[in-house]
Amino acid sequence: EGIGPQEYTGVKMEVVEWGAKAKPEVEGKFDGRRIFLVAATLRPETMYGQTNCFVGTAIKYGVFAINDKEAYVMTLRAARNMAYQGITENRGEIKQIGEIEGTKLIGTRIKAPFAINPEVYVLPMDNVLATKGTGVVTSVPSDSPDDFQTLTDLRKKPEFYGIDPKWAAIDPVPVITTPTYGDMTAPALVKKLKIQSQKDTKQLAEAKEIAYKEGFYSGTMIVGEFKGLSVQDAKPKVRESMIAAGVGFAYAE
Ligand code: A2H
Repeated sequence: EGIGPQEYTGVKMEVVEWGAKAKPEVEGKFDGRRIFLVAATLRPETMYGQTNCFVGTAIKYGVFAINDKEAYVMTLRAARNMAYQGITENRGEIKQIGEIEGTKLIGTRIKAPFAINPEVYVLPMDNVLATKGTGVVTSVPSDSPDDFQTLTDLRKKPEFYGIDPKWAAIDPVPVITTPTYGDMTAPALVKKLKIQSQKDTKQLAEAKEIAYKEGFYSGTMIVGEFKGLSVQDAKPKVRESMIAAGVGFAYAE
């Protein structure tokens, strides 16, 4: 992370069906607005490979009205930033219409824009920071070592994590090929660095760094509208395409 602002892409993941724990807290409360979990990503070009979404179990999320038709589920911190950036209808104004704990979002089914698997589930991740992005992470286990290792942990111990195994059933999807690691960069690095669990944060940070550089400088898209292009060229194009489709927006912090 450098000194300048991070240019994120906000990814709008519409709620299709609330999980059993969320239902009683949310149903009928938002004036018929469409509700989206909003993730912040630095790698919009990987969105074809979303297999699930992660929230933090210790994080409290708000539901924020963006306008009369839509509301976003994210941290208050992100809502404030978005209000200042003019992402909400009235610049500078925050309209909170609900609140929900991360644990209660688990098992909610959402749309995954641009993904080969059009609908995915919300799952728990230990290392989601409340102080970064929106507190919602879209999961791309083919290209993010953190996402791959967390998904692996959840599959090993579904009872421990309190999830239904079917929520973690979608396999990683190849999106980008790199000369050194093939079309499953994150799983290859997790293996190479002998990472055992999401608690191996030091090795995961190293894997993340390598995966990011390898993908950005040497990766080629193998799926989607920009198949055949380098990742460097495809990244802004996928972002623009998501914005044009109304499923993404520019967000900086
Ligand atoms: B990235 P940076 Cl495929 N807590 O998106 C923890 N991680 C968070 C987060 C939070 N509150 N908010 C966002 N993130 C993740 C895709 C991806 C990402 C891939 C590969 C690498 C990668 C799919 N997950 O990030 O600290 C999000 O995951 C590695 C750079 O601001 C976001 O982009 O650099 C990235 O971390 C932002 O991390």
